[in-house]
Amino acid sequence: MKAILVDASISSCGFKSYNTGELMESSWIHHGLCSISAYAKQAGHSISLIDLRTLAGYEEFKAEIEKRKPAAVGLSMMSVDFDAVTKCAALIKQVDSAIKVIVGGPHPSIMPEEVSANPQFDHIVLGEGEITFTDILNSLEAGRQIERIIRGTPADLDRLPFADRELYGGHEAPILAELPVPFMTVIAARGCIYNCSFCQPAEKIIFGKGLRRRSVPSLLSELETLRDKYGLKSLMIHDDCFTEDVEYVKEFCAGYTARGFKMPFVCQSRADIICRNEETIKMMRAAGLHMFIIGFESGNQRILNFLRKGTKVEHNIKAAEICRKYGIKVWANYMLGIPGEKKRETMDTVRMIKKIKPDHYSPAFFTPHPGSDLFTYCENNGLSLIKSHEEYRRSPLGQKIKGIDYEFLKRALADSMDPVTHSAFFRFKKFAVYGTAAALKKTAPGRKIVELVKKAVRSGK
Ligand code: B12
Repeated sequence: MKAILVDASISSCGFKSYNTGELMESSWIHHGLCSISAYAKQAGHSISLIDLRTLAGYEEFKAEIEKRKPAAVGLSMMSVDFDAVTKCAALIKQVDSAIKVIVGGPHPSIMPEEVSANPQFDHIVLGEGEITFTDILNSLEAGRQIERIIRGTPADLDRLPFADRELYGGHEAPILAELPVPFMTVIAARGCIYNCSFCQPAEKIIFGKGLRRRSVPSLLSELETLRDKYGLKSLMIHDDCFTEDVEYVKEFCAGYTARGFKMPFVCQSRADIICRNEETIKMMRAAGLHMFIIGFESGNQRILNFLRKGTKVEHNIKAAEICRKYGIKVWANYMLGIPGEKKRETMDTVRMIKKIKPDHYSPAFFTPHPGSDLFTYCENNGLSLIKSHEEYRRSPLGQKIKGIDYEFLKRALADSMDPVTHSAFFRFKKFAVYGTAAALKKTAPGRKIVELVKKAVRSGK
């Protein structure tokens, strides 16, 4: 059957943003869609992609549907994508109401009532989609009846075909300008064992309790394929926490080296894990670890406890020291303006970040994400200031919840960074991903930005 998958992730970068180099995310692949595509193609279906980031606008989307005449369209939806996906569904039905519209992803899994209220969504898949999307296509082809809301069947990750990167043409922009290209992102697991209140239970709802990992040989075989096919030179492992099981990490490092890989890689970890496993961290560095993305979140213990992060402020400081000791770069995720956070508690975070001196800053004003316990807390207490789904994004901009002095937060944010980095961050928001002024200076456009910003800072503008 002829089906189209839709990547609707334009909420941050907009139309015509694909691979413009302005925002790294604007060229990253959607692993959920790539996995669904690989599985459906293996079953004989004809799958293509419409990536809204490559289009000029919705008219072009409609024209593509008219041109390609699919029997079914599968759209992926995080909470931020709700409006874009709704608009696409309406356009598909305008072209031909017989085309089946199938939605899946985090938001339908978390908020099935809201999603199913729209009659233009013919089928709503909750949870994992590879097996179930293919089943739907098979049933449509055979003329069998299908339920409207379907719980997805989780797959054995090692038996799934590798992500179908051809869907996107195989290109992804590196998370850091200094990483060699081709750079690619991979996924090694689904779910998360931690229970942070700003995230969970979303992932338990999507993937079930606990964590399901691919075997190390499966992951390494995919890397070999990427090396052979695309000449892979650096990578990022996208998992929420790649280092959760140190035995797995050790096996990965040993296998990575044994298969001749030396290329730099980036992954996410936690401060407590880094502190408890210095020897493993050293081993990761030797294998090629270039940078850890760490959710430090807060420099105040009461807030860390409220977030159910399960870490201590001391872990945050020590983890950064360990990274520095081994030459591992630090990308710091941190949040300001958490519900109930006092100004002095915000300043604890500022002081912590100044002490950590990350290589890359990734601050956010706390945002209540649907599917998290803190979202429910904000709803129950009438705290949310969010007016549209597109605002469910993590950013250090705008007003997210009541009871927070955002002018103070802006000053605190500025205080957490050096002035040139901060200025660059806000003047060139899209380049913010490249982090500090020092990092910016490694690329030609970055050097220009730093010069401009320095001039502006000097003239007090
Ligand atoms: C990597 C990642 C990213 C990457 C890549 C995103 C992408 N396009 O996949 C980047 C950095 C770009 C990103 C950005 C954001 N992310 Co993000 N991200 C993740 C992360 C860590 C892994 C995603 C992944 O690849 N999982 C593995 C694949 C296989 O799963 P999947 O994509 O969910 O797809 C499966 C099912 O959901 C389902 N499915 C998905 N789509 C469809 C479509 C159909 C038709 C069907 C049938 C099924 C189906 O089947 C798939 C295969 O089984 C998840 C957490 C997690 N562990 O999943 C958060 C997560 C998805 N992100 C989240 C958020 C909040 C964001 C941001 C809003 C953060 C921000 N900056 O503000 C942005 C929004 C981006 C946008 N859409 O505009 C939330 C979403 C919560 C929500 N309520 O929507 C998650 C769940 C993390 C969390 N718990 O808070 N993210």
